[in-house]
Amino acid sequence: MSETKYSICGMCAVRCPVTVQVEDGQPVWIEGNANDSGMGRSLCAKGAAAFAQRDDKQRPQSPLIREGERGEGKWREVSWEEAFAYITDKLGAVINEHGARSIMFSDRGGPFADLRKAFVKALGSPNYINHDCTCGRNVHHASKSVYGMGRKGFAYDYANAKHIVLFGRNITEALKIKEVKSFLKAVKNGCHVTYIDPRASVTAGKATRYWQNKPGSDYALLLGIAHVIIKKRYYDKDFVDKYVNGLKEFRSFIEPYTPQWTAEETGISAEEIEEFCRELNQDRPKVIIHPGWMLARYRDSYYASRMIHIINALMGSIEQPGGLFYPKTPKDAGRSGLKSLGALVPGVDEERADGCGTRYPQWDAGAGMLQTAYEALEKGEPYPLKAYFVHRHDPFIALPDTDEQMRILNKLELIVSVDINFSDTAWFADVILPENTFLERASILRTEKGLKPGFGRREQCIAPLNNTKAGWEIYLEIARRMGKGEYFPFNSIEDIWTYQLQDTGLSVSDFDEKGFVKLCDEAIWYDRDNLKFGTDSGKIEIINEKWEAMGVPSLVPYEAPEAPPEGSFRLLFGRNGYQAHGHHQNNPLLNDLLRENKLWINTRAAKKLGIKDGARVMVTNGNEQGTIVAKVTDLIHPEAVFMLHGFGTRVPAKKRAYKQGLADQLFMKGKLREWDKAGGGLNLAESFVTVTPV
Ligand SMILES: Nc1nc2c(c(=O)[nH]1)N[C@H]1C(S)=C(S)[C@@H](COP(=O)(O)OP(=O)(O)OC[C@H]3O[C@@H](n4cnc5c(=O)[nH]c(N)nc54)[C@H](O)[C@@H]3O)O[C@H]1N2
Ligand SMILES: Nc1nc2c(c(=O)[nH]1)N[C@H]1C(S)=C(S)[C@@H](COP(=O)(O)OP(=O)(O)OC[C@H]3O[C@@H](n4cnc5c(=O)[nH]c(N)nc54)[C@H](O)[C@@H]3O)O[C@H]1N2
Ligand code: SF4
Ligand SMILES: [Mo]
Repeated sequence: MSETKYSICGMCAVRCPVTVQVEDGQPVWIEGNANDSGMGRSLCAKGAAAFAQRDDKQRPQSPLIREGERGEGKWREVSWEEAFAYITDKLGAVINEHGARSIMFSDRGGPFADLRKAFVKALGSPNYINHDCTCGRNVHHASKSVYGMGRKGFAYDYANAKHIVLFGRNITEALKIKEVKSFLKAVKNGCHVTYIDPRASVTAGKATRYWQNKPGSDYALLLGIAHVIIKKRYYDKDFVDKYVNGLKEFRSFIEPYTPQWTAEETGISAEEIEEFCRELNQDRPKVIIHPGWMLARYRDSYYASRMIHIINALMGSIEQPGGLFYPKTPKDAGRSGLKSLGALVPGVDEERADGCGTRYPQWDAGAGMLQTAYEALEKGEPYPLKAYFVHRHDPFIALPDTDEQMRILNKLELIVSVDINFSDTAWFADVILPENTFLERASILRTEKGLKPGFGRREQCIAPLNNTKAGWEIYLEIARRMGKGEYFPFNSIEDIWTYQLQDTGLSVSDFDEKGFVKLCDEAIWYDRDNLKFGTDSGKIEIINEKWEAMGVPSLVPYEAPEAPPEGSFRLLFGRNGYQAHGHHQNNPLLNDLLRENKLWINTRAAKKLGIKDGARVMVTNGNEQGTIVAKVTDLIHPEAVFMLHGFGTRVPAKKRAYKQGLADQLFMKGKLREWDKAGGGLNLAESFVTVTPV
């Protein structure tokens, strides 16, 4: 029997809509869900490796309980019954002694997180945390302080843009399929693309202008750009008069940052900066300056990102075709949203251990901050943390300095990892609960915001191959056993879907035709004459008094990045199209495409050190050392070296990937305790290494 199933790809956090062809219970084909015109039938290499992931025998195939020391890799396969009993016994004891607030939960987050948040709330803990301290926190908080809306409060209409400006946003390799297709449409239509990165990624190859700036100098470049735009009146006066406050202070603040000054700081000539600003002036308002992701790993990234948000406002490109737009919600289409799974659960009236909203008043409590939760765990303040659930998250790879993390996590009485792989963190856990691969499970419904908002459904395509379970089954069962079943009156995923849909006027079968439901036919744009922003004033705030009152100045002078110590290089890192962080290095197909990472090093720097292209070199930071193959190239700035993230796993059970290449996070010594003071993102790109021939 042949069937077409609609799923949502789970091979990376982008979660594209996909179609899966199943014959006699076996998956035979996967492609983009062509019902979604932005997606078409496209799929990336990782998505195409989904079947290989399911078939991989080097994954945990049933629940495991640790036998030896933490991290030793001695496991006992157990039944789900035994695993659940083990976890609930320990949780019960921890709650008795320290209260439910001593439980923490870290999660990748994303559109299916509602159930997991409800689970943590039902247990009675405030400590739900997502991955964002190492991803977009600085950008998020910058956006909140300018617009009063988070980083996901904007989307980008690339296809219709006249100028796309990307500060290290490597859109073609660190990819989202719909976004990259929209970007390539713009490129085909002759859109200007300015790409700024100390390393020329594939995206640089698509650009009309590439600037190899000095690493960590983006804020200087942005100040210089703002200076020219203001001086030459290259901004949208009507938009600014109507919506932006603080322009007067801004004008005097940017006075010293002339193009000549900027050229000295960044390595980009004054003439080029001026030419670029002239071009922006012609192209506005169809201009998109991406507020950055990976530029957000420096100690001043909050301010760099803030400056991008301000320049976007100066361009008048907000809620503008070819510019930035608000992703519309069901409410914008005059409809109700999905009912939250936490709606039945009473609120938790406890301070968060990570201090978000209290010790760190400006940080969002919703997403939390893992590094300050570690701080709380280590000190036992404001209260002890004793049990830790890690769901679809691998902090040993995602956060710096794995050894330091191990030392801190060893204070816990229980660590449970819910993963589909032996992640580096799972290997250190007490219990591993293997989740079904996405093909083998259904998930709760998700909201799909956009110009045409709607809802999407991941249905189960095939039966699980191993003794694994879907996330919703795992958390419902633990909640039930902890006496919290009343909050989750569901026996099947259909029960959950029906509950979620109760206010929407839709039924579960409405998803059968396409895998998703749109709530309107035409794109929704707000009236540009009546925009209202989320700040207290309802305006775009160059000067945000609320943030200033929390100790975060709105505008700070530029401080140059630390120069690499003599003989050292700044360590940069990033992604490529075949991998998602550290989770597919052991996938049989993807491992075949790319087994190990290389160290990009500038040609002149390499020559000075006697390093030849393709030779092995030793990388060192303090007591951390390892060898890697050198890629000698002009495509990287002489002050920096670069490696792809996610390689060099320490887990021997992943036989294909074990110790292949180097793990960038191991070289970020001390960075678990260093973050952008305003935005909270960890300073991952502020590490230095030496490189020597071997
Ligand atoms: N040094 C350094 N650190 C970084 C980065 C970097 O480039 N360099 N990047 C940063 C960024 S931007 C981010 S977003 C974070 C990402 O860090 P993480 O959020 O930890 O990364 P992911 O790879 O998304 O997911 C982690 C885990 O999810 C598991 N997983 C995959 N599919 C499933 C599934 O279907 N179910 C379950 N239960 N688990 C699954 C994987 O096996 C993996 O162990 O890392 C950050 N940290
Ligand atoms: N294939 C694939 N796609 C992904 C992911 C994945 O793991 N795999 N992860 C997703 C996630 S979680 C995220 S956060 C995004 C990340 O999306 P991006 O941030 O676009 O991705 P990266 O590859 O991390 O890009 C980092 C780039 O920043 C550059 N850079 C370093 N220092 C500086 C600097 O000082 N200034 C400037 N301008 N650039 C600098 C690096 O050289 C690198 O090329 O990608 C998403 N998409
Ligand atoms: S970008 Fe690729 S791996 Fe990520 S969800 Fe889409 S198809 Fe899957
Ligand atoms: Mo990320």
